[in-house]
Amino acid sequence: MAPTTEQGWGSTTDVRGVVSRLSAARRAVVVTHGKPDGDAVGSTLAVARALALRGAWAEVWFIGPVAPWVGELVGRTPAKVFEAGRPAQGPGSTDDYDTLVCVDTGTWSQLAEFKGWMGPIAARAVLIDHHLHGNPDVAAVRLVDPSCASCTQALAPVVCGLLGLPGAAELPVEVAEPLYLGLATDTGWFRYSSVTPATMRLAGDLLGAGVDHTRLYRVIEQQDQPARWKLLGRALSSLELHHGGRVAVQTLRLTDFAQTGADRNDTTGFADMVLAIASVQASAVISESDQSTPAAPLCKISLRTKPGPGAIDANMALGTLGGGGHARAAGAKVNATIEETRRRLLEVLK
Ligand SMILES: [Mn+2]
Repeated sequence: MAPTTEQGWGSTTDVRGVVSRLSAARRAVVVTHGKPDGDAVGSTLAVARALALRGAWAEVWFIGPVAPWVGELVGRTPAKVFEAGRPAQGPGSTDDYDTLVCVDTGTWSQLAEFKGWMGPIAARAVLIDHHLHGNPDVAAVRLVDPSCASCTQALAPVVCGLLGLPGAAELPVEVAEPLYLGLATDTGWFRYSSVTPATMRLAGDLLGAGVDHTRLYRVIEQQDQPARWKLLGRALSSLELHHGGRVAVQTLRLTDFAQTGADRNDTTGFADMVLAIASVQASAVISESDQSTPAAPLCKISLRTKPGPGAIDANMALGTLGGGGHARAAGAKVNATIEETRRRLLEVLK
């Protein structure tokens, strides 16, 4: 079930209002959600670099862990990474900084490490986001546009305004590149239903500004280690189709991880790939957890489902097994062997 919209979430101002507020910044800290994705990294970098081009000092603050590609994209932009799960110290007094910008989230649960210092200064914080839900007490000045496929799409007119440029095609490439990064990654490289004519026009403008999109694709998407593909081989060898081909199940045992040298994160995307089979409506990967023992077996289920008529709600299905997530992607942990976990999963997907 989707969370209910918090009372008061949404924009409190427009692009012009945000531009005028950020034009006054001399020293800014730019934050985003923990474990930042391409849009979070792109959004923070675009704001920080636009402010720096105006002569302000701007630093990006991430809550880790950060993906291996982040360093290459951050380059020389001042950035800090804070440990997840541990309250972080704020940027100090208002002499040290005068502006806080929060991008690509307005949800406290995604900003927990920063809440201690962000909460008290929310009245002068500026937020730019594209999510349908959020906590209005994160920032008093908000520009929220859920029609945007990425936060960077919502930010594009803001950075153009800050730099006094008529359109995104005129942006300096160091600002255009992170905007494109967010747009491309949040749309699955322009495949998702969130893509609109405006998304593609902006992408075209950013390419016109000089973005090297093949470099971005290589840096973000072509960084796997061979172990991941050896693990994928094991997963695909285990593939079974059930319920008349509607449900696909792959299974991975502790020995598969040990023998290929792969780790838990290497299974990302395995369930998605199998949705390519025409008959498959739901695709699951069941893996023995590294905490699994013969006495106390523990398995993790990752489930992905196709949209459209007759779509299976992954969140509802795994909710029955004590897990949850979203309609198209959910997870669960089950205290059982692989065989028993598969039996229970197939039961709920009948
Ligand atoms: Mn986003």
